[in-house]
Amino acid sequence: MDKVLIANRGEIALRILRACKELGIKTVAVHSTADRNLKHVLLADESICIGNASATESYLNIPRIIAAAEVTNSIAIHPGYGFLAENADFADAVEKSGFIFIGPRADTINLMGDKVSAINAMKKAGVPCVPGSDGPLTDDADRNKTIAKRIGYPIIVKAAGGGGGRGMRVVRSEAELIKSIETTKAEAGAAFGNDVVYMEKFLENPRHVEIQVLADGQGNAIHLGERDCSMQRRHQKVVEEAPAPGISEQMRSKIGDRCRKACIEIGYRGAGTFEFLYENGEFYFIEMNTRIQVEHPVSEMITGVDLVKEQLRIAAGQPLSIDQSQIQIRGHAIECRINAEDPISFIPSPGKIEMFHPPGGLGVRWDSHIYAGYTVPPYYDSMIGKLITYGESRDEAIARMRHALDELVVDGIKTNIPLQQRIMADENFYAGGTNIHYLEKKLGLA
Ligand code: MV4
Repeated sequence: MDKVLIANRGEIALRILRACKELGIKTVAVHSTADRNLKHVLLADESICIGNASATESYLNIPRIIAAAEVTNSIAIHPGYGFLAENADFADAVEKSGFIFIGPRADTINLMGDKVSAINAMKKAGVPCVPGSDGPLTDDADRNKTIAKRIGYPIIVKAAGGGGGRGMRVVRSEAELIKSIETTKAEAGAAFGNDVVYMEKFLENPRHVEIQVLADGQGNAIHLGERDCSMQRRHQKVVEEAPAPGISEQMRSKIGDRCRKACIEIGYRGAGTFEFLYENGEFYFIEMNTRIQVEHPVSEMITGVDLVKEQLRIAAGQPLSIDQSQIQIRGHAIECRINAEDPISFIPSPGKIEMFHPPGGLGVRWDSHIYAGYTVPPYYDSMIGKLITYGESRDEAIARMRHALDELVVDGIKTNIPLQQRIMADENFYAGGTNIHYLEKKLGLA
């Protein structure tokens, strides 16, 4: 695989470029008119402008990206995360045009994109799921009431085409049930072009714990332990860590092995993440992500595995270079997402970075494309970097994060660095194991 086209921007495009360079793979950067000065565009072997600033005209423009692969004689396309990463039509178009899609097969993306089929496949493969309707709801009101009664209130109605927090509604009593199903169905039809909805037991105070996997599509799969992503606001993760506080080695290997076996059963290929809600010592599968994720570095730090290099090797048809016995979880890693936004109002703050000092030292990793003089455009996600610290213990990782946040200087725009400093000073975060509602409650009381 001698040339890879990077169909993304920002820090993940740079992350992919670095992995390619290490493997001796040539790189093609595709970028919008707003992104001519992105760091990875300047470092890539070749670069092509594929369209206007608006993502629909550039990073979501399938024909333009395929055309760029054609004119550069690229072999494979890495989609990164966001944009087209979980678009089955894109994966299909890439492969039908004779290129390698660095990710799972299009039918796997479709399977996981429909949350009802994803849950069914995982349940069949022995992955524990939330008690639920085990399939789509019909318009039979009596049947729906019976299902909800069996599950027990509160329940949650979710759209099969949703995910990531879109298209769901909590129902606390039978009186609201039928109306809530109708409303969720109507909203889902309008938002996703798919009005299929299903029901689950609503878990009141879970943590979000996810398992990282790698599979080669040739019968081999491994898990790389879990990440805790509970520190979030409005479904946007703010801090992630690995391992998850309070998860024993026995629990990790039990749930990890279920995920590993599920990958083999469905013929999974590439990097993937099993998302679970974790409550009262139990894991409940909710969704699978078929891409590399923003928070992948914390898993890399505690396992020593370069996940993006593994993605590239798998896409090149090589079997996994490691087996489960070679995976050892060592130490602790924390990631703070750094966003160009007001730390209080969360309003995006694009603009020119006038001064920049990255942090450093042992156990400090800074994954970012920014530099002094770079202008953060207003058109895309506000994340401008990820600060990752590693320590032999969680305490050491937190201590390093506190100092690294103090060292990090990004002037000219507003950033959420002050928010991250507050979280790193929070006694409940320090204790570990806060749930998905913790940050919003803390900010509400602020
Ligand atoms: C849930 C839930 C409670 N019970 N499902 C939100 C995002 C989507 N991936 C699934 N989500 C949830 N599903 C049941 N049965 C609570 C959430 C949820 C949540 C999950 C993970 C991270 C943050 C969250 C914030 C609010 C709600």
